[in-house]
Amino acid sequence: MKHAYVALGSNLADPIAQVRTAIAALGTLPQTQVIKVSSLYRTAPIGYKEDEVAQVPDFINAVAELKTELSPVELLDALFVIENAAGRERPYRYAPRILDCDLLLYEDEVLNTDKLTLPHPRMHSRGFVLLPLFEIAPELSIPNHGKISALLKPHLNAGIQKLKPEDAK
Ligand code: PH2
Ligand code: MG
Ligand code: MG
Repeated sequence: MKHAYVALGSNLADPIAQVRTAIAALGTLPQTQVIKVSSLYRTAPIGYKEDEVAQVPDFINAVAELKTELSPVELLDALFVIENAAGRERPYRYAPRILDCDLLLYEDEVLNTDKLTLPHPRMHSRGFVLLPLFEIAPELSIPNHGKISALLKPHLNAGIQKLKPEDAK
């Protein structure tokens, strides 16, 4: 079995329910087990222009650790199926999304193809990925970027709120 980490995000149509449904869907993938799931986090939108950001709803983000016999591309395709089942549409890059499932890491594979880049090319600079990932894998190193504990530091107190279980229903 191979280890993989998947990031989940939603900022449309009941994001908490979307992320919960996605975690359940990961558990139904063939030859795959969900090992750990982070808390849910409410996160300010990142990567938008200053005049847009006020209109973008906050996200709910989480990270799951999987054990799988699927290859990286098989897993990526399975994540697309889960996104599409949630009703994901892709009108433009970074459009508000019902569900985004990103393959972050697959073992310590480094891959650069048109279809898939591993590690995920922006994960090392995104607090909404690093904080939930650190919660479930504090000892992790990201290939080419080093220890998550060091990468995390600029993102503490940066618009990211860990939800208490009772607020994450
Ligand atoms: N996803 C993006 C762009 N910006 N910001 C937050 N807070 N959370 C996300 O999941 C997110 C984002 C593109 O996938
Ligand atoms: Mg994404
Ligand atoms: Mg994506």
